[in-house]
Amino acid sequence: MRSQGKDVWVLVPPPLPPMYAFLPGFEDIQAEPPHGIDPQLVFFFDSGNLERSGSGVRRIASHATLVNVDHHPSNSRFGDINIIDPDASAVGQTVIEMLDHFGYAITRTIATNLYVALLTDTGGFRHENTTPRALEDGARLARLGADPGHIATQVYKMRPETTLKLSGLALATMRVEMDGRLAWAKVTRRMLREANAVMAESEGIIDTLNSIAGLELAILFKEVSSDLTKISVRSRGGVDAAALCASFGGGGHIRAAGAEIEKGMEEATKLVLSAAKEAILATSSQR
Ligand SMILES: [Mn+2]
Repeated sequence: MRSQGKDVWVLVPPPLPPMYAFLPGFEDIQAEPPHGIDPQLVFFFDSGNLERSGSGVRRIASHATLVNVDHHPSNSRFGDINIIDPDASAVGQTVIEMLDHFGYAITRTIATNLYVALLTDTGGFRHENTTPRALEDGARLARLGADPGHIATQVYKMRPETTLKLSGLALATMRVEMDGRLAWAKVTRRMLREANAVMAESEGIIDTLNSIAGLELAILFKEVSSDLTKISVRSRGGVDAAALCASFGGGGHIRAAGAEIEKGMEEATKLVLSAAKEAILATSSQR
């Protein structure tokens, strides 16, 4: 999967989380395709829609053959070839199947990268999508040279102080409502300045919120600008997080989803909380 010569480019929209810098091939990753190149074949991985892939690919995607490899049930099937497996815990598993099918050996380098895909998309083998198949694939990748202890340390125990500082500031805004069924918190630009952090460092905060006993729905509001707010949603109850986010133009999985709302923090918070409360109440009336 590495860029070999000038024929293959590996593109990931920024920001690239720095904890992944240990991945073999990380140095080959580019944000945008170099100018003047004209790829005929573009693979998309783990991208529910074309917009998620960053602006760089859109101009080449207009005439290249697109292969869309994903596991989001909400995938918009934008590819010329769509390989969508909603039962895969991580797209890395679909990649394993493709490598097996086409007869490519899984090297230690490939195993390490695919293991990280599996580890992170199952929340460290803790989410509901930690299926026997996910554990079997993890075991196979470990046998092929992925080092689970080393990888877990690199992914989960290399956080900068600024990340924890930001987490502390955000968690201090936490509100728990509806008898403990709903919890939410905010990350503002002011907190980023105070913690000397960037927004990408807020990634783990939603999972801390989602660790409260008895919780059904966790929401994190992220103030990107004065008129753009991102939300991350986690559900452990009857609410479909993907459906909730879809009503704000986003998407994802039933248990984990997100959306970008073109409104300021205050207005976005009001709208989303009111929809979230309604969704929670709707699940209780179905019981
Ligand atoms: Mn994924």
